[in-house]
Formats: sequence, C-alpha cells, structure tokens
Amino acid sequence: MTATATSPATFGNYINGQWQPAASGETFENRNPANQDDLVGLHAASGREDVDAALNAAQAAFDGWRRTSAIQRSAILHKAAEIISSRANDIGRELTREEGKTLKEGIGETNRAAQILRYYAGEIQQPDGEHYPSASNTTLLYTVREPLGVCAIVTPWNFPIAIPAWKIVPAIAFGNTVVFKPASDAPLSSVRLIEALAEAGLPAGVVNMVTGSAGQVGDPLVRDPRVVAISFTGSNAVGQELRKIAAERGTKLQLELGGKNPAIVLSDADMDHALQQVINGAMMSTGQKCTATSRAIIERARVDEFTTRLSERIQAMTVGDPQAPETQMGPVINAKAAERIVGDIKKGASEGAELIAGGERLTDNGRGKGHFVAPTLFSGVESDSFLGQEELFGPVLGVIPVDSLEEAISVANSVRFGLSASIFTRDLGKAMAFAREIQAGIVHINSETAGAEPQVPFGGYKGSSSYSREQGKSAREFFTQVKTVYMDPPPAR
Ligand code: UN1
Repeated sequence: MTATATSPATFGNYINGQWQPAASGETFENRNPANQDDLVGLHAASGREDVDAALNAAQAAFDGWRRTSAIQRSAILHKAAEIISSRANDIGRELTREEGKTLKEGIGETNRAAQILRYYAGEIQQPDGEHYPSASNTTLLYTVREPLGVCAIVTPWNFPIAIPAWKIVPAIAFGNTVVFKPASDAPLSSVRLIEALAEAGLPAGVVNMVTGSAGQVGDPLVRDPRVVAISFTGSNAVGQELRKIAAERGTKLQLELGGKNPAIVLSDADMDHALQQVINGAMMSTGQKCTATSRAIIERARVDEFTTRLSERIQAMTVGDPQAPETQMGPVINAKAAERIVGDIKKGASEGAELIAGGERLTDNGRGKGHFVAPTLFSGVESDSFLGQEELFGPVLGVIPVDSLEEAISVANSVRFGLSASIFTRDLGKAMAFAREIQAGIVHINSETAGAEPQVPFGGYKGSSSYSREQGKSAREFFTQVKTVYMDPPPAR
C-alpha cells in the first residue's frame, strides 16, 4: 500500500493472526508532526468489542504457546530481528515521519528493536530455574519460572518501535500471550513490528494489536479480568490510575513514568564533553524521553562559562524537517504538546528563572505546518520552583547553580522522580559518592542521562516506576512466576 493524497494507507488491528478493521469500521488519522498536511495513514479506531476479540485470541493461544519450547520461540525472535534489520531504513523513515525524531534517531531506534529481539532470543535460552539442597537427601528440590498468561502492553509514542519491542518481546519470549495497544500518535511503527513477528512465524493469537483511544481501548483492556499482567510506559496520571486498577484486581504491574533527570557538572569536568552530552540528553528526540536531561546542575565556579556555551550551542541548532540530513531537532509530537510546553515555559519565566535561549514556537520556513518549539534554556532555576521540579517533556533545559557536590546531590534528589542521573567529573571519589547517594534507577558517570541497553535492568526510583524493572534479567522476573517443585521418589516396594 502506498499513501497518496486521495487514498491514504489504512491499517487494521491484528487479532488472532488476521489484519482486520475495527468492528465499528471507524478509523483515526496519523499525521506527520513536522507537517500536518502529510497524512501518514489511517488506523482502526477500535472499541470494547475489538479488545474482547483480542483477549479471547490471546487466551486461546496461551496453552499452545507456553508449551512451545524456548528454543522454538527463540528461532522466531531471531527471524523477526532479521526482518526488522533488513527493513531498518524504511521503517526508520516512517518512524521519523510519524513521530518527528531525526532520521538518524528513527533508524537507530529501529535497529534497537532488532537488537532487543536478538537479546531475548538468547536470553530465553538461559537457565530458568534453580536447584536447591533439601532437608532430605533424596528430595530433588528445584524452581522453574513459568509464564503468567495474557499480558496487556500499553506503550507511548516517543519510542514507537523500541518500547513496544522491549515489552512485547520479553512477554512472548517467556511464553506469555499479549494484547497490545500502541499510542495513537505514532501507531505505524508498531504495525511494522507486528508484521515482522507475523512473518517470522509467530502463531496466531500470541500477539494481538488493537489500536484506538485510551478510553475506548486502553481502559477496557487493563480492567479485563483475563489480563494477569500490565506493562505500561507513559504519563504519571495514567500510571497512578493503573496502580489502583492493578491493586484492586491483583494484576502484576510494571510502570515506567516520568523523570526530572539531572546532569551534574563539577568544575573539574571536561567541559566540551559535558556540554555535548548535556545537549544530547536534553534535546535529542526533542527532549521527549523519560530519560531526557532537564536539569543541568553546575558548580558555581564554571556556571557562567557553561551556561554561555550551552546557550550558543542551543541557539545554533538546526530545527526543522526531521527527514532532512542537516536537522538536529524535529518537532514535538502534536499541537497540544507544543501549546503545553510553551505555556510551561511562560510559567517558568514568570517564576523568576531567566529565559536565555528559545522559549517560543517556530513557524517560519514552513515550520508553521508542524509543531516546532525552539530548544530552550533557562538559567538561575531554583530547585524548588516549577521548572526545578516538574517534567516538561519537551526541549527545555534549566541550569541550577550549586556550591558543592553535596549540594548538587541534594538538589538532584529533591524531586519526586528518580529515573536517570548523570555526573561529569574526573574525580573518582566524587563520582563514586554520587553513584552511592543519588536516588535514581540509572546512573551515568560522564555520559548523558538517556540511553538504555537491553541486557541490563531499566527503571527508576520513587515516582518514576513501579519497583519492577524492565529488560535484562528483570524482564524474566516480571514476565514469569516461580514454581517450587519438591520431587521425592515413591517409597521402595
Ligand atoms: C532511552 O533513554 O533511550 O519512554 C530510552 C522513555 C523511556 C525509554 C528511554 N522508557 O523515554
């Protein structure tokens, strides 16, 4: 299918191995955030009936899939990885078109999805239980990890292929079945992931995708008693609601929510390196990562120099069509986000922080058709202010001056989030003190706050996550349950 002005491509739900329209026949639009005239495609606007069909399919497929050997499951994941890799340029370009991150990031993210598939294809072949000594020396006492059942996976638009992969792939690798709702702002990359899994030979019903709104699809999905586990990445408000729903129903829950991630720059740091890393952390993906850097906590001796150089670099950034090779930053996801971010910037300025770069919508040079917000820098941010505390989820960085490492750590820890944190220094003792004292699930020494490899746990402290972690061995913990087996020989006759 190719999109033309008159007949945009239409994408359905994937239920029980079949691509199909929503029961209502309704669709919703997926538009390019860099150019609202560009209709990327139409997707099924589903409802309760579609969710119900998907849950039935996932439930029916579970017995067959949990009995499929890990080695067979692994082969399917490997094949899907090859398919994604072979199409990475095309999928990455579509991802950029629907989400707005630069082409380099779109292709990079697609390759990351392939890497995640490969990781779990290997991980599923690792030991999945333990053998213990018993009080009786004839007892064989061991544990096995077994799948949970039907998992609900609800993902955000900011990593439209990598986050679906890092939730769906471990869920199915460990023998669960899935009903998956991608974010409506960027659903096409999810279609491409599901296509790859289907082409790789995933049996019908193991993964089912239902697109549509949070109210019509997400809500009935997470409340359904057939769902035994929920994995969600997204807003804090939805996360809070899910905590209640899961507690009432006894559903296993994995949440990845917001961040207010600090990068501490000590006066002995390599300033060129720190500058580049802080800018990357703050502005890549237009600042729309839960791991983005939003606070630069700088030792006072270097704060003026650092802020001036940050401001120069930020103002020199090329902001525009994310498909153009020279572009360094694309749009934010939609009009509502652009308005909210600009409103939050005004609020920050009204509270006394000094706006020194950006701060406004960019509408010249054709950018009026998209949702462009200038990369924005504040200096003199008070730690306890709105800008010092709240996640803006956009290209906005605030500089907070401090007098010592102790003060830097105390400022860094003063927020309700604790996802990722960085420090830039050459002092090993200070770096180690930071790693010990910082309240964050992911700690970087001399690298930016964003970025995550699939073989290690990912998740935050405090309000950033539930206590369960994603990825690495933690994915096995979340997507399986433990069975302890006491095996004794029958008495001798
Ligand atoms: C990254 O830092 O590359 O939604 C990944 C998010 C995170 C993923 C961040 N769950 O932004």
